[in-house]
Amino acid sequence: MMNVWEHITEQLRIKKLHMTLIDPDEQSASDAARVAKISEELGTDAIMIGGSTGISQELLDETVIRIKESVSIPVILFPTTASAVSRHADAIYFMSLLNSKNPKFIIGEQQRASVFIGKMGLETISMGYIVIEPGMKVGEIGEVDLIKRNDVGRVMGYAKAAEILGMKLIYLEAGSGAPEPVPSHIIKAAKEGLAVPLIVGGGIRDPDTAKAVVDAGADIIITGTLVEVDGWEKNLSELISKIN
Ligand code: 1GP
Repeated sequence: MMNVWEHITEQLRIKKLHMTLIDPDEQSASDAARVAKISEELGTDAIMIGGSTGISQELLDETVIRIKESVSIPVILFPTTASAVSRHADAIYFMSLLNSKNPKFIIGEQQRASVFIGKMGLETISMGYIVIEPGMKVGEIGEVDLIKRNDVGRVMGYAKAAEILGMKLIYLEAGSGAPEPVPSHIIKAAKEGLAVPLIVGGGIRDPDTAKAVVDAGADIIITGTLVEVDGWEKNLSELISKIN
C-alpha cells in the first residue's frame, strides 16, 4: 500500500491539491468528523489537524479517531509543539519553523518528539515552514522574524535552503485568518528553481484568491477558516473546482 507521501506525490502529478485544516479545539470531535467528511465529498485531498496550543491529548486523539472513521483521504497532523502528536493519524508534517527567532521552533520541539514519533511508527513528512507578514497568531506564538511582503530574496533563500537540507515540502504561511494571503510575487519567487512542492496557506477564503495563489506557483493550498463560515460547502466546492 502507498504511504501518504507517495499518495501526495502521485496526486501532484495530475493536479493541484487542496487540504482542509481542522483545529480540534474549535468544535467537538463529531463535528470535526462531519466537516472532514463533507470536505472529502467536495473534493479536498487531505485533512490536516492542528492549529491549537495547549489542547488535551484526549481531545486530539478523539478528533483524529473520529475523522479517520469518517474519511478515506489521508489525515495528517500539523503540530504546534511536540505534545500535539496522535498515534492515530496517517502521517505527521515534521516541520521546522525556519524563520523563528527561537531555536525551540526550528529544532528544539523536533528534538523532543523525534524518538517517540519514530517508535510510534507514524509516517513523517518533513516540511520547511516559512511565515510571511502578517503572520497572525502563529507569528506571535512561533516568535517569528516575519518576512516582509516584498522581501523576495529572503523567501527564496529560506525555501531553497530547506530544499537543499532535504525537506520534502515548503510551506509559505501568511497566518490563519490573515486579511490577504501570501502575495503572488513572493509565491512566484519561492517557487522559482524549487523542485519540491510548494504549499501556501493563510487568508485563502474564496475561489478567486485560491486561483491566484495557484497561478502564482502553489502546488498545494490550505484553508482553515473557510469551513468555519456559514455556507462554506458551496464556497469550498467552487474553490476546489477553480484550482484545477
Ligand atoms: C493556517 O494557513 C492555514 O496554517 C489556514 O489559514 O485559516 O486563513 O485559512 P486560514
